[in-house]
Amino acid sequence: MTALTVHHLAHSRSQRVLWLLEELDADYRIQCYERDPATGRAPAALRAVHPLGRSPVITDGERVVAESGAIIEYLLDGHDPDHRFRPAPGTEAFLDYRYWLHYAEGSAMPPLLLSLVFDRLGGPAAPWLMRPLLRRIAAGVQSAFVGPEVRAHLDYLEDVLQRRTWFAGEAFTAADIQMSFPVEAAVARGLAGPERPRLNAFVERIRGRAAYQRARERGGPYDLAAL
Ligand SMILES: N[C@@H](CCC(=O)N[C@@H](CS)C(=O)NCC(=O)O)C(=O)O
Repeated sequence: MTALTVHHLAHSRSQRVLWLLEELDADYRIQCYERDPATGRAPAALRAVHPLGRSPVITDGERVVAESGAIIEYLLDGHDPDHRFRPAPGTEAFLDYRYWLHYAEGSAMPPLLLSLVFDRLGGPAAPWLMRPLLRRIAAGVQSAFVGPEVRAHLDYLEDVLQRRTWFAGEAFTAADIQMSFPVEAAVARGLAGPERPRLNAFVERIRGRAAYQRARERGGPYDLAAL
């Protein structure tokens, strides 16, 4: 019987954990959680697993591991002795791998999340009288700050992928799995169109991997445009 459980929220970052587990050919089970249809938030049940109630979170017996990057490292520690998905420490590729593992959540996601929040400001959740004002404020913040930030990151990523096949070099690593979420989210939300062919080609490449496809089948709905 497998002890490893992925607490998987629909349409979320935890899809990456399923994908890595499929790449590793590891044994695991999935506990699924649905988002609140009105707010998009995770259900309270996830807070019983970890106080922040976010996904991904995994349980391995009594142990609880949260935060995508930490989960990826934990799984590689236990399942990747031959460095198939994490370059050996001390190599240049390892430095790149570690950079992108942190960059995805530390630098790429904050502006993408802000863009989502300001896109929604003044939407149906707001009192209708306030909507025009809120929309004006949101448009101002988007054009003065969030939009340029998002574009700077996407330009940077496009440039990096012009010079290498995968984020840590010519070999696919778990850093590509970690980077898949910001890149797929940007493409799905129309922020990275045909003017960014390398980002779109990256998405095509990852979707061609058998393990990615198995993870999608097991994980269920994954529509990042709706978020
Ligand atoms: N930096 C964290 C972010 C976790 C996170 O915010 N996950 C989202 C799903 S993509 C979530 O659980 N959202 C539900 C909510 O905010 O209620 C990680 O990478 O694990």
